[in-house]
Amino acid sequence: MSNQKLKIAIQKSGRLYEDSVKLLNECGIELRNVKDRLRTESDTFPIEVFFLRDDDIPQYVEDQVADIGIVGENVLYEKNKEAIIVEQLGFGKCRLSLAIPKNENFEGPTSLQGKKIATSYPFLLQQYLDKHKVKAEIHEISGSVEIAPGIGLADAVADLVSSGSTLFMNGLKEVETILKSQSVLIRNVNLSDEKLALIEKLLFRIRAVKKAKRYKYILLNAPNDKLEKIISLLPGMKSPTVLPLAETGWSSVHSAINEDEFWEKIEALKAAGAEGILVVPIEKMIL
Ligand code: PRT
Ligand code: ZN
Repeated sequence: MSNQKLKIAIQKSGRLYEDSVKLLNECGIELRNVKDRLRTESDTFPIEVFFLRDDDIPQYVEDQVADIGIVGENVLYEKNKEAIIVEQLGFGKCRLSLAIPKNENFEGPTSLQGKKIATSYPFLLQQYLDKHKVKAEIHEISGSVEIAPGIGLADAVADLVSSGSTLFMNGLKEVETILKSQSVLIRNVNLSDEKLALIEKLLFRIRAVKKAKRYKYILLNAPNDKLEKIISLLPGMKSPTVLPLAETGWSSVHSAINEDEFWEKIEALKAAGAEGILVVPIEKMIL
């Protein structure tokens, strides 16, 4: 056995930092004192963590300074570096959108012909303009893109949006989505079998954590004469667990339910005669 470590690049500070560290922790990877460090290791997994600006992560992974990284798809595609997406991580969700002053008209991409567009995403914007055969002037700025139209610097912007309130507060309206994005785990294209095996190990844990988040563990009491109906409402991993209660004629039923159908299920269970319903979060789920 060699003792190679998997090198992972994550954001040093910013919107992805906390979720990235939390994900590693939930996978059983505790990091040694992370504050103000550029690099750290873990005592619980063969991993070495580099803290970087998100913009630099695709390059680090392409060059295999890091084997893997956590970065937004928006940054990955903008930087246009070579890397393989291993898994979508479900956080850092946003979209790269075109926005224009709220009183202006938009009749599709051709409305941008000859206009000046401010963005921090020149590559993705140019790709979008080319695809729609529109010629526009791209004005690259690195921050506060949304103020550009208000100060006469541009006619439109292409910027990241999540709630939309930044655009709204700057008198802009979203007119087109160029890219939908979330954080992804990426890897270098050329890794040793040993590194790939470590990634598989990490991925197994990430999937168990992600799956658990979508499910809740539910416990309830049911009168035995209504058990059949109640059980039919609960899928469970194989089938629900049914245990007799001390009180005769009653059983305790345990199962896992998906959050998408959570409230409907609870209502249906109550209507079917379930009592003392208890819902608890699941930490990990391995099927
Ligand atoms: O220092 P470093 O370069 O690492 O960080 P950064 O300042 O470049 O990035 P950071 O931390 O702001 O964002 C990191 C990543 O988070 C982005 O690359 C996206 O993948 C993701 N993300 C998710 C977002 C947003 N949501 C988001 N809303 N990144 C930025 N925003 C900004 C947006 O630019 C705009 O200014 O939030 C504002 C809009 O938000 P709403 O809610 O008002 O629409
Ligand atoms: Zn950045």
